[in-house]
Amino acid sequence: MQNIAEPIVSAELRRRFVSSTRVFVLTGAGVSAESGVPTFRGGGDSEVWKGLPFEVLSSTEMLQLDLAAVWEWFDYRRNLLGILEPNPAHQELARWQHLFPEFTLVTQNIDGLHQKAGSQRVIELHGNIWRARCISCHWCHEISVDADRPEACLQCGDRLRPDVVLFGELLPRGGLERAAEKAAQCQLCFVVGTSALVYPAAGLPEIAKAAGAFVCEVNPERTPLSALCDEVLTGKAGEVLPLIGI
Ligand code: BJW
Repeated sequence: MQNIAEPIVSAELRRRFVSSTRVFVLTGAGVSAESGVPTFRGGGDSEVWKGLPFEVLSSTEMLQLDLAAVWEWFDYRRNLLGILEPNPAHQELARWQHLFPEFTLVTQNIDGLHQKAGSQRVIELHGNIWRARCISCHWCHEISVDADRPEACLQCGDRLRPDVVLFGELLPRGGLERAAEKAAQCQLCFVVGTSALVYPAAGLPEIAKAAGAFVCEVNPERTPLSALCDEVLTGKAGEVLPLIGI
């Protein structure tokens, strides 16, 4: 087992944490790792999704070739997620929304755990696994933990697909634009638990940095964004985030 010493939060970060009024946070799969949600690419001794090739299953090509296989993949994951709970990282970020006049939480995660921890107005860049969307009329249907998902669209009868963003698809209208605007305006930006490999999400901290924000990464591993960060806190989100806040 890897033994990571507790990171030291700099006086500069503490000063900025108490004085900033506009704070922006981008999260990825690593923020849910301590809840037991597998990550996509590993790191920080997290589990990964069953060794399945997610680039293939979560792709537009697979959606056209074999919608049933795509549903099988998402049904399997929903079954696992249904029993999982938010961890101290989700809880700490839910607390932070009350500390700043402007707080923006943007997630790449589709698991809904930020909302389950109490975070409001979360910008979900890659959709939500608890929704199905009609392939024709785009009508959305909530999928409940304890009921079967609908087989067909209740509006027009056509096929449903998971309401998530697959590789090669555009992100939901408005969300990315709002996130980019908030990134450009923030004074303090946190990048938590993401490998920062997938765009356009990984570009948001770059926007914040270019606009003059102090950028802090929280991750057990280094990422392509580490070099541009003003502070890198090496460790697990659930252990590190509670050390930062007042
Ligand atoms: C911990 C931890 C602990 C572990 N605490 N941390 C520019 C350049 C090159 C390519 C592109 C580009 N712009 C767009 C593209 C194409 C593509 C892309 O980015 N490809 C790259 C892989 C190269 N992007 C897209 O296709 C996007 N669409 C788009 O841009 O449309 C326009 C367009 C299309 C085509 C060409 C050009 C433009 C859509 C992206 C959709 C991503 N979808 C997925 C699947 C969602 C559905 C599903 O769940 O199956 O979203 S992919 C997958 O990766 C998922 C995640 O949200 C996303 C990011 O992963 P994340 O969150 O970073 O997780 P991991 O596993 O990678 O990392 C975990 C991290 O946690 C690690 O760092 C660990 O160390 C850390 N960790 N324990 C804190 N306890």
